[in-house]
Amino acid sequence: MALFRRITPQRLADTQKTFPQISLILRQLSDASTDLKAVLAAKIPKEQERVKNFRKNYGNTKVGEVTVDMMYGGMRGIKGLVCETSVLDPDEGIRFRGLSIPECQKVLPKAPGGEEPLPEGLFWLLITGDVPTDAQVKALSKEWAERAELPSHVVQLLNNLPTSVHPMSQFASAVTVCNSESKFAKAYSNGVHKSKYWEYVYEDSMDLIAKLPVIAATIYRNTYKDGSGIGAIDTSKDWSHNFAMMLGFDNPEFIELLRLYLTIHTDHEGGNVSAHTVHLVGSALSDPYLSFAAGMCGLAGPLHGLANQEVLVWLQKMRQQVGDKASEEEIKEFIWKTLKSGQVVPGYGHAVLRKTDPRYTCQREFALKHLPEDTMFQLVSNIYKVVPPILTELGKVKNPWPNVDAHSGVLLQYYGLKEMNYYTVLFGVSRALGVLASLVWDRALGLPIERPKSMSTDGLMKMLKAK
Ligand code: AMX
Repeated sequence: MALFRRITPQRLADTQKTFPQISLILRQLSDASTDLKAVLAAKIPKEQERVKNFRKNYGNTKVGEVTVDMMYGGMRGIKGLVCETSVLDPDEGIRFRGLSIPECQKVLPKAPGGEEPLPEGLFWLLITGDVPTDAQVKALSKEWAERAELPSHVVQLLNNLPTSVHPMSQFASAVTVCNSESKFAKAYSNGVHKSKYWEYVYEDSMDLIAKLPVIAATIYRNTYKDGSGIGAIDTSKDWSHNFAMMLGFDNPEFIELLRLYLTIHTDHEGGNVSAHTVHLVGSALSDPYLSFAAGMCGLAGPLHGLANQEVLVWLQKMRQQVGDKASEEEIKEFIWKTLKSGQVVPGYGHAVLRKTDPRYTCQREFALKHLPEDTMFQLVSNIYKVVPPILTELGKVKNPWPNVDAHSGVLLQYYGLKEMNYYTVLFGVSRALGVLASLVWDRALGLPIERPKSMSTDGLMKMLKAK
């Protein structure tokens, strides 16, 4: 294995091309390797070949059609993107490289004594398609811990921002200026060959993922505490453990929650606002820092990631108006009041899902195990009974069931992370794992700049000879 580690990703890829017969041996080696870049380097040429052949044989085959309603309706249902890392089934929910959330909870490595999966394991699964071993996940934890240090100008920027700036704006700003460190941008300006793009995107992605908890914790400590107390990263601990400690939370149960939280928010296939934005901006060969920052500006919208903040604001309003021991009738009345005033019920509905989000269900199971008597959890449970029939009665809502954001805030509140404006930052830290794994594959597969065709209403009417 020591010998294998000295093989560079490029040398490995070249060898595989020249001697395809030793490909299997290399794959077995790479599967056992704890060097993620080498594992990827062994997989990429094969996948490039598979996609090339597929396109050669099926390139002109139709996969769907586009209606006028789809064009005006947020492109819902148009199959126009390829995303390798996860697929969202409307009834069953998300599958990460084919594995459901309960399956991931079962097979992904855990921290010693822990029960929840480590997000490092999910990242390995998303980017390679393989369930990692304990040793591979441990190596990834260590590598991220070693890459975590922030450039001083990023710390300076964060320390100088007024605390009135929303944490998501702070987050996107810090990630944007972190692109001074981009190895991809540097390699591009030095004229690197496009077959090597993925390697630099990989390096930037690993650096960025490693730094995100430090950026996020700095924002939290600056905005809500006295700005001190981030502490040093422990390279023997996992990503979530270090993140929790930097935030200032050492309760082992909270750390377990964070591991679950950072695992389930990673990826939701390619078309959601944050994933699609990262993919789109990355297609212009903007570096991973800029691409991810753009995605985070999308995640900060109330119909997307900010919904977890909105849910808490709405729940608190409900508690103020109807009290903690509200009857079902009083809850119903409050919900109708929300709807009649032209607002959405945050945390409910989805553009693709048509059943309860399994990300909601696993958080509910966590709550049933650890905080069954909590007042807020009980309120969330009661709302779960009351909201779906009301949204169904409304007649226009396609999915009356709760999504991930209906539950996450209540768990964070219970463990003392009460600053709801901050919640979307946690979502963003997790989302990095999915969208950056995808970005590496975008460049590995040589996907071009994204540029769909738009039309004017006049042009569309003329084309359809509409009156
Ligand atoms: N409360 C009230 N009305 C809702 C609703 C809700 N939770 N969900 C959908 N509707 C309404 C829509 O606003 C739309 O009304 P309109 O025709 O008057 O404009 C109508 O029902 C049809 O919408 P849809 O096809 O069911 O949903 P969509 O695909 O257009 O939008 C979503 C999906 C998530 C934006 C929407 O359900 C919503 O606004 N939910 C509340 C916000 C939320 O929880 N967002 C988080 C989603 C998960 C995530 O990205 N993190």
